[in-house]
Amino acid sequence: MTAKPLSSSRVLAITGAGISAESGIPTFRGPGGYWRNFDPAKLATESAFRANPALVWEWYRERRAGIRRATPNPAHVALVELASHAGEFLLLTQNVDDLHARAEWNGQHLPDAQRVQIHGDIFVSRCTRCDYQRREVTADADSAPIPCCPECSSALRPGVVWFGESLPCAALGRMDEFLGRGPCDLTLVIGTSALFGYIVDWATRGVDAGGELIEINPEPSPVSAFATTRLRGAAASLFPRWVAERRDS
Ligand code: BV8
Ligand code: ZN
Repeated sequence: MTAKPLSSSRVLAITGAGISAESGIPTFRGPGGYWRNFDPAKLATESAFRANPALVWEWYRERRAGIRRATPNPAHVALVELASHAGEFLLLTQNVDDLHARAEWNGQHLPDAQRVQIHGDIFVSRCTRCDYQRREVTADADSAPIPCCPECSSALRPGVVWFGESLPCAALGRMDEFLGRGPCDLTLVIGTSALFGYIVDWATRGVDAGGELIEINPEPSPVSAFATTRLRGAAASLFPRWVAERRDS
């Protein structure tokens, strides 16, 4: 099957923790995913925060520090290049890090309008009671064990979606709008265990309408069975090569 030219393709990219692995950010389920023997899926919950907010903040502050030290890897950069060649492009990332936002190719970044963070942004701190929130990309404004809201003095929490919480309406709306405008000619699923039903659903919409589905992951996932191409290996080496070949085809 000859691939449709990128310049006239609708492209959806879905990424997970695996695309940031080669930037040194531990994945959730791989080695290093656990933190002090805590299971992230148990710590990234509202109940864990209620039970021990200081411990949860310690975890998020350590992750923020790790992400500030990390740099985007060639897979993040290749995605910016791909977006520049695509007719239409949207990135849906499950990652709460800012490596997709910081990735630069040819002096370009992915514009916010082409990036959806479905599980939130680890650098956002938001109030547990009022609608106060702030972004703290360079350093945490407040080093108290539990930072408090300057408006109403309630505890602040990380601006991420915890297990058991519903997905942000605005992000869902952006996904519905993009997918509602027609099928994707090319869907890329990079570095995710695809455990969430909505991820599999969004990943397979395009292939159901005859589009390509490319999975890049050393391991199989629930998306593998629907993939038209499976690249079994690390994203930072395989994906830039794939983009270069597709760009020149
Ligand atoms: C929802 C932010 C309904 C936080 C994250 C009550 C309690 C517990 C669960 C539930 C509950 N109520 C409902 C649930 C269901 C739950 C669920 O589905 N659980 C699953 C596990 C069964 N879901 C939810 O709670 C979600 N909410 O469904 O609301 C709804 C649905 C639709 C519309 C409206 C409402 C909310 C879940 C959000 C949780 N928050 N993150 C934080 O980060 O601290 S999820 C978190 O884990 C990450 O964001 C990420 O998304 C996820 C891990 O997934 P991956 O990114 O795939 O990472 P993982 O480590 O699993 O895999 C890495 C992959 O990379 C592997 O495949 C590996 O092979 C590969 N890899 C490794 N190295 C490389 C590589 N690939 C390429 N190159 C490499 N070098
Ligand atoms: Zn407040």
